[in-house]
Amino acid sequence: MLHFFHHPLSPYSRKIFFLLEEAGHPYDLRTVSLEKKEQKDSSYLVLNPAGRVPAIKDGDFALSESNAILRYLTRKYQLHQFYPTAVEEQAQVDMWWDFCSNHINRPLIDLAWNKIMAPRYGGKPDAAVIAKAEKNLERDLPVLEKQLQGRNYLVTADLSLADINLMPFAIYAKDVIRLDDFPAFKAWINRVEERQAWKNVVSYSGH
Ligand SMILES: N[C@@H](CCC(=O)N[C@@H](CS)C(=O)NCC(=O)O)C(=O)O
Repeated sequence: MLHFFHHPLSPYSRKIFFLLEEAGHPYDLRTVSLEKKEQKDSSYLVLNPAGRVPAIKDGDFALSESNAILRYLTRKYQLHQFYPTAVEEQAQVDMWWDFCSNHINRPLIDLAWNKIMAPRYGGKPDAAVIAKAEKNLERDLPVLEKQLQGRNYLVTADLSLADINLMPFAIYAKDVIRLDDFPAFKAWINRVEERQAWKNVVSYSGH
């Protein structure tokens, strides 16, 4: 049995959650309370030496880092529809996966943290971080928008790991940018939101 250690509001955990729900792969869900700092318990550090969620334990095999887990699951359980085996096609998935991780996900979470979560949880928004994130998105969102024009999904005809990597961060865009300026990105978010697997992820956390 695959044990999946997560926190419901962690976007990195949600990537794994989304893939497992899409694949219909059976798993045992274990919530790690970040509020109680359970991610730093010695029993958990065996699974993830960095003391973060997510992590998995598949039989005797433990693995952390969300991207490594996504690749492991698709290879181990032959979920090739999400990560094509043809070298060039897989490289395209890798390219958009890396582009979004480096240039879209990071600034979106920085904006979400500073514009929404910090005020909500009594933290202090950092104006410099907000300015840098907005500048970076101004430069890189048009690149994503262009890629999504005329496509349903980022690379392949259906959902791939490139989309799965983006979605848990993309949902913040609704609250932190003017999404109407990016109609293809907005349509992609709406399309992914309609997938039952994503609805399952969201209904679990209630957000
Ligand atoms: N690079 C890691 C990032 C994981 C990460 O940052 N997880 C956060 C939750 S979203 C966490 O566990 N934070 C708790 C901590 O750092 O103590 C991955 O891709 O899995």
